[in-house]
Formats: sequence, structure tokens, C-alpha cells
Amino acid sequence: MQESYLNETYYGSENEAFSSIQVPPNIHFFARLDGWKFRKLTNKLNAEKPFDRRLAQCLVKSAKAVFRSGMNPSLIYVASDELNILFGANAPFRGRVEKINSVLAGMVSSVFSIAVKAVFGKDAITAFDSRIILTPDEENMIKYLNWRQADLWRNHNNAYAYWMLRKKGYGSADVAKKLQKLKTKELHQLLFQEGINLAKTPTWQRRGILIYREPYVKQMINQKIVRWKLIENWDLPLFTTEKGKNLLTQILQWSQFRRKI
Ligand SMILES: Nc1nc2c(ncn2[C@@H]2O[C@H](COP(=O)(O)OP(=O)(O)OP(=O)(O)O)[C@@H](O)[C@H]2O)c(=O)[nH]1
Ligand SMILES: [Mg+2]
Repeated sequence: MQESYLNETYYGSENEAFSSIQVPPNIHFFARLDGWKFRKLTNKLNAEKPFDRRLAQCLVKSAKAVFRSGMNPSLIYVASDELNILFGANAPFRGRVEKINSVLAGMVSSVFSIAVKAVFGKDAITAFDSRIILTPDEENMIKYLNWRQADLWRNHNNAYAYWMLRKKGYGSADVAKKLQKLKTKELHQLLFQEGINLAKTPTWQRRGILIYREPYVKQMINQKIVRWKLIENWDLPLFTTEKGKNLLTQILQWSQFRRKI
């Protein structure tokens, strides 16, 4: 009786077909979370175009929640509606991909929705997708960040051009066609004529925002101890420059050091 009851109600975990997919041990990787249908969401929120600092603040809040969750990322790079979360050799959840993606997407979506309600005063059910990108060594981690920053810069330029033309009365299909034909230099010139210098927009819009832990020394009665503070850097250099590379290398060293102590 007992056995047939079990048989009828058992649907084996062997059918959880993807649960064994894991990040290889001791490999650094990014989880990239991207806001789902954010164009529609930003319209609903009546967010400033092309960029709204309040929206970026909600993303930064979500990134900080990941840091405080105990998952211990090395850094998080926020660009447009993306969170790029770097993990070191100690992957959370033993590197189980389904678990990492689903927990991160769930956490970021819920913190972001609550932040949006507080900042914009509107209910919004938001969602993020999440994927894993392997970056086995420091060179690849920096290469990956260079790529996301370059992508942000392209989207930034297009967004400024798009909304400038829309404000002038062009329809969205016409604008898309017009932008497709323009070379980068022509796009810069077009905006410059309208009083928009793409090199002078707020730095965070062009280069993104980085969240990481920085050490500081605290003097106690008989000893000095190292403490860590969570930094949000809205004034980033280009990652391809010496200054940018040095900043990233420093953050990676700090996170390695933190893991050891
Ligand atoms: N107005 C406004 N829109 C923003 C801002 N940040 C991001 N967005 C919007 O978010 C979009 C992000 O690009 P995508 O991720 O390609 O577009 P999406 O609508 O989220 O589409 P999926 O990710 O495929 O679901 C941009 O195209 C903008 O429309 C902002 O600060 N202000
Ligand atoms: Mg998106």
C-alpha cells in the first residue's frame, strides 16, 4: 500500500533535466542580468529620456542587495538596464547555473520593483533575465567589461539621437531608418548641431556605474583592523585606458584579498 502510494506520487528528480549544469570549479564568471521590456517599463514610469538617474539608482540599490545577500561578488557593473555580476573562484550554490540565475534574477527583480515604487510612486512588476559568461582569467574579465562599456557607449549615442529626433516630430520608424544610415561621426555632428555634445553628458550615462568593496583601516584601542565599505562609483574612467585598467586590477586584488581573510 505504502509502496504503490509512493510510486503514484513520485516523479523523479532525474527529470530535472538541467539541474546538474554547473560552472566549472575555480572559474571566474559573470552573471549578466538584463531588465525585461524596459523600454515599455520606462514609458510607464514616465522616466526621463534618454536617461533617468532615478532608474540607475534603483539598479544600484539592487546591486547592493546582491552584495549584502552573502553571495560575495567581486564587483557589479551597472550599464543601461544591465547588472554584470562578477564571481570569483568560490561560486555560490556550488556553481549550479539554474540556482544562480534564478536566485539572482528573483532578488534583483524584487529589490528593483520595491525601489521603483519608492522612487517613482508607481507599482511595477519587473523582471530580469540572467545568463552566465565564463571569464577564466583576469584578461578575459577586463575584456568582458570593455565590451559591455563599449556597448553602453553605442547605446548612449543612439538613445540621445533617437530622442532628439523624436522631439523634433519624427516617427519612431523614420528615426530608426535615419539612424541606421548614419555613420558614428555623422551622428556626433548631428547632435552637436542641436547643442548636445556626446562627450560631455554625465559620466555614468557614458561609462556606467561600478559597485565594489574597498578596504579601509580602522584604529581600535590596541590595534588596527581592516574594514570594508561598499562603494558606488558613478565617475568611471574608460576601462581601456591605463586608469581604467588600474582601477579594475585594484578591485580584483581587493576581492581576492577579502576572500583569503
Ligand atoms: N527613458 C529611459 N529609458 C531607459 C533608461 N535606461 C534604460 N532605458 C530603456 O531600456 C532599454 C534597454 O534596452 P534593451 O534591454 O535592449 O530593451 P528592453 O526593452 O529591455 O528589451 P529586452 O531586454 O529584450 O526585454 C533602452 O532601450 C531604453 O528604452 C533610462 O534611464 N531612461
Ligand atoms: Mg532589457
